Amino acid sequence: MATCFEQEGSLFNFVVRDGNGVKGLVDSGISKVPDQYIQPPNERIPELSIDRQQYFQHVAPIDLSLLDGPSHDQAAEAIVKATESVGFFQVVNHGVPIQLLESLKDSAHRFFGQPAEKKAVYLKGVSPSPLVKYATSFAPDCEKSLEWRDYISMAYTTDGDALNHWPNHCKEVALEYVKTTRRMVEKIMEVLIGHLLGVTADEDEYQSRVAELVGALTDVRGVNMNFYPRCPNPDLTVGVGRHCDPGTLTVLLQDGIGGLYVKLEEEDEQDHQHKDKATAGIKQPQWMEVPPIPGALVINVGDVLEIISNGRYKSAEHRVRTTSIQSRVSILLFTTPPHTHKIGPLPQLVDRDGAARYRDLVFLDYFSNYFTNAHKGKKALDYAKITSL
Ligand SMILES: O=C(O)CCC(=O)C(=O)O
Repeated sequence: MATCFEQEGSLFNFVVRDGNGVKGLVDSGISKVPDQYIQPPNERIPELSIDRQQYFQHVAPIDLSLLDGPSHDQAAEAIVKATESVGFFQVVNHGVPIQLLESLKDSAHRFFGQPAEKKAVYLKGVSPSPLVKYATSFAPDCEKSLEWRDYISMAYTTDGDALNHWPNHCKEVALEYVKTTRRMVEKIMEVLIGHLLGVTADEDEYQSRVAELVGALTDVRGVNMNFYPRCPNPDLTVGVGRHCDPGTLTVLLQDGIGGLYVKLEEEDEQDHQHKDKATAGIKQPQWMEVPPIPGALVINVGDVLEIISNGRYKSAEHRVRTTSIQSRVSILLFTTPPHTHKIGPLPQLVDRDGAARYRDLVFLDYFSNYFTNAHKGKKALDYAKITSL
């Protein structure tokens, strides 16, 4: 029999405070989504049939192994172009074992398939480690409508800490994900930072300046596992609302269910100076589904890269639609600078552009501000934007 949530606050307590999550709600036998999950019409996500042709026309998957051979420059150009236009692209032949990707998805299902009391031990305030947090929705205390998603965050400090503190169901595979994505993230970042500084791999500066910046910008890493239970009303809900990631680069593994949407930016005068063909002709903001490609990883540009590139690189606004068919999992590797790191547009770019579009700030200030609000598209970047331009 379905659990009764008539009393004021009882659903919120059940889902958020007691750690039953959306999974517990679905398991309780609901046949339609409770009002707390119904999004205002402008936030709902119409189902788009995946238009692979449209997708590949904008961002064809990039074969990362080409960076190591004679086609390096073409692969690098494709990375830069995708980062400047959409801020989202998929990579194949990335060096992360496919078997590991399968194990990650399995372990996410195993973790979230446990009874609520096993997951609730990681709720904020009771978790035995500050490195691990289990939660639901993004900011339940300040959201008008809740997101249809449960997740677990695992911050990485050392291998030993991960093995000691991360949940048993996922610690080994999640740690392997942190390790095996390292070189891939570095390679992509070396291309992006090298392009910003105008240096190529054969110059001495590449080794020093680029490597130093790449190291600093991706120094802090963590893994999030998302679980989106099947939803009786995908037309009324969101899995994750419109947002950009606050950090540097995110590596996203999605399963075959689909539902990840990225926003293609409108053209504007200023953008036009920095980019070319990929979004030319797009006048209205449009959402495009990022099709699941077996074995591929999605690379998602975060706010830090937009800021340090003085707006050349696009932090991608994205969101997730729910599905009534089957539960979906995604596993994200986040990279950010250390909290104390100062971020701001690179001086060379400010000189070239004639003005800084973002102010210098300490990353922790940006990060803390990001987490004080509900998801709201690209609005978080306003905190860093210089508006008097
Ligand atoms: O599940 C996905 O595909 C994306 C998730 C996401 O954007 C997030 O967790 O921030």
